[in-house]
Amino acid sequence: MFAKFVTWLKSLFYKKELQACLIGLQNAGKTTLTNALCNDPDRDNTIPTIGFNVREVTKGKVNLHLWDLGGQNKFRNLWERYCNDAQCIVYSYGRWNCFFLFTM
Ligand SMILES: Nc1nc2c(ncn2[C@@H]2O[C@H](COP(=O)(O)OP(=O)(O)O)[C@@H](O)[C@H]2O)c(=O)[nH]1
Ligand SMILES: [Mg+2]
Repeated sequence: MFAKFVTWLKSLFYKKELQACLIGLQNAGKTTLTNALCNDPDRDNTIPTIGFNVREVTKGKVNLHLWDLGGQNKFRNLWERYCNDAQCIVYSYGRWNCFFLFTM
């Protein structure tokens, strides 16, 4: 009970860090979604992602670290490594579709 109270008290003052990985094939819209989540929809997304891009944005009390991972074949073996440390995995399939998987 006391531990829950302390957790609640802490949550009033501290931000929560959330690591989210965006994965999916090339041109699936990962970078576009990342830019949109960072309130930066007009940012140039014509350059293919080499390796990964990491962006940080604060949403309320959550500090969101977005790992926009490259979709090319040569980068896909990196997905597992990054996803292991993430609490949220966003799988983008096709430009209009994605689903969120939380591993908290
Ligand atoms: N029409 C349309 N185009 C999109 C959408 N999302 C992304 N695109 C376009 O699809 C291309 C690839 O998107 P990008 O975000 O770079 O894909 P990524 O390779 O998964 O990072 C870009 O030219 C985007 O402008 C969408 O919802 N609608
Ligand atoms: Mg990209």
